[in-house]
Amino acid sequence: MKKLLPLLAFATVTMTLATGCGKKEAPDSTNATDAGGKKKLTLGFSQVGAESAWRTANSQNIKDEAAKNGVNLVFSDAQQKQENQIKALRSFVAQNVDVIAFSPVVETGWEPVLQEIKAAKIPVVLSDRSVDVSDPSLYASFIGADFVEEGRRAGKFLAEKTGGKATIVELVGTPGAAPAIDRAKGFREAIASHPDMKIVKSQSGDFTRAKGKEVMEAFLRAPDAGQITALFSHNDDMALGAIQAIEEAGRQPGKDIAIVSIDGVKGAFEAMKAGKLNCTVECNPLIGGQIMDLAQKLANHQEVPRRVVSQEGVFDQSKAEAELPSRKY
Ligand code: GYE
Repeated sequence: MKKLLPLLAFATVTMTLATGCGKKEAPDSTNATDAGGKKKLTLGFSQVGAESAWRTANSQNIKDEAAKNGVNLVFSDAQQKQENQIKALRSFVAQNVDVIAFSPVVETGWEPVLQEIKAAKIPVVLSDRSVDVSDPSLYASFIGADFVEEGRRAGKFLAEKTGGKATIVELVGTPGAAPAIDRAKGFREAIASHPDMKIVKSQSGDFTRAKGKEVMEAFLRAPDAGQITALFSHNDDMALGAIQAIEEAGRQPGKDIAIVSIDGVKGAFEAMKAGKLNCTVECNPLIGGQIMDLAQKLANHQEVPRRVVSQEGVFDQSKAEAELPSRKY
């Protein structure tokens, strides 16, 4: 049962030093102090948005952990738009925050703004999603899940569940986002050795419940929709939307169409308990405490691990009911 607990382990690849040495030329606009008059650490956090239950839990946890650790948090929601995130990051530089953390909506296009942050000598922590940059010195640490492995786990489950024979539709996350790219890759790897498992349709539902429903409705309207026997959804929210669409089309989710998704949010456990979802691969959003720890160390010019991988489990219907009461998100 130990694996049911979302354990977080430090998988240290390389140790790196904060890029923050000698910063503080600009006047400080972040003067929050604690009860003892000591200057608090200011962390600028740029969040992706509020697209899913996973994200809501992640944002809440970051806010709670900042408060608990006496960190002055400047939190900004980008509403799933990269341009909003870039603006937020620039404003953190202008405010001369001590550390910047962000969860990049997509993987590419960050080099210029990360160069500006580096020039301002502010250390950067990547939260949950990574970036694709050629210069490794543009960030100090990346904390988050192994999305390729999550995709593999989903594929492996579906292969077992269907006996290696399935006509699969795929609900993809936000185009260009690390979890969308990597989960698709891992899933394909896992089903590659099963010639009778075929992905026949693949489309983005942007990680939201509403879009997941809409895209699944379109899949089910196609003339060959009767052949669909399985759904792989890149997150639970899209799967929950798809479940509604499947029911409205007069088919039974979890029975006529086997469904596997990723995240492990409460709604997914409820759907598994009701027999409508077959499996969720866990992705842990509760990384706020570790982000605060990394930020404190970077602000103190201490070494931090370059990569921190969250450890996660896989839950099918047989485990759903027992696990549900202890789900934190
Ligand atoms: O799976 C999804 C969210 O980046 C891991 O983003 C995160 C993903 C998560 O919208 O629900």
